Amino acid sequence: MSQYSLEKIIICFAFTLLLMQGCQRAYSTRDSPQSSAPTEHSVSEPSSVKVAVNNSAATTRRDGMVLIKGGTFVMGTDDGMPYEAPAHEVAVKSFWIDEHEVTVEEFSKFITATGYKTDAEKFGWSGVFNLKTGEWEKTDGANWRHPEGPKSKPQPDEPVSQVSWADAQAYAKWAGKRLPTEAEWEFAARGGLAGKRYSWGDDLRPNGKPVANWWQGNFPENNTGEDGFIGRAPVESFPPNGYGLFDMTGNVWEWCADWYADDYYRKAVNNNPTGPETGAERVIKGGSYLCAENFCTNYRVAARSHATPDSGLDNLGFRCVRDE
Ligand SMILES: [Ca+2]
Ligand SMILES: [Ca+2]
Repeated sequence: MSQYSLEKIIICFAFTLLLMQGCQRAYSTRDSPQSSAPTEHSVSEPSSVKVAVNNSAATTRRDGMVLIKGGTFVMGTDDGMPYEAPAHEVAVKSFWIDEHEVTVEEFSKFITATGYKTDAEKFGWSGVFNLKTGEWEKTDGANWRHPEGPKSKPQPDEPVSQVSWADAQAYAKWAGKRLPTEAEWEFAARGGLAGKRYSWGDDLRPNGKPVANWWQGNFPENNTGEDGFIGRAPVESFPPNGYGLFDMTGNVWEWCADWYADDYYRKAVNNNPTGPETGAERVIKGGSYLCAENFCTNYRVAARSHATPDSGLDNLGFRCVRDE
């Protein structure tokens, strides 16, 4: 094993531990009757924060992208994890964003046109969540063509996964686009709603039904598949948010351009924030099909997590944006 590979193993499993620790904190506090952890239907933004959401939902579409008109919104929450606070007002410029996560079919066109080799293909392995054991596993031969290992094959209309941050950047550059900033991503995900817990409102199951691909049942031992999907779902399987964007909640996590820092929101960068200048990990947003009510609830719109840039996982993908 080369030193490079060994470093990747250490880095990837460090990420996994961090991600699971983040989930475990939420799980532990939720388990306690004295918990002050957030509960469903209990979220409200502080009244002292002036909300000036652009409610003129974007209707301009072109080439699979939606124009999000610039505006001001309240980013983060005071009722979630400490690193999601404080809720703070942020302004973003207008931008175009992909209607859905980049699919396997779209990514394959990039590979065919460029001959690009992804990080997971170079390493020869990637991270796969074993639904039977409930654990992350280093899996030889796992990559975007075979997200769960050599015998697996994704559908063309599924979101591409097992792509590193560099892979996502390379695709975006080829497509004449870029990765969204964390602020752009959250502004778009909120879909014109102010201070809501999810991209559609405050009820996890509006009208009693899941409206996104997340994990129903007790994680990790039981996935009931109530939403119709145990793993990744074809993009656009669920209704879009108020801006016409699909799967901003769940399905696969999505890479953002920003470096990650726990305390970044406390620095109160309010005008088109682009994240810390340096860091070790990049922001990921939106949660995935592995996010469960009893564990991490990272399908909340203010939720944020992070991964080392070379991470490849079978629940991590991306979408792109473009300047207006
Ligand atoms: Ca599901
Ligand atoms: Ca997503």
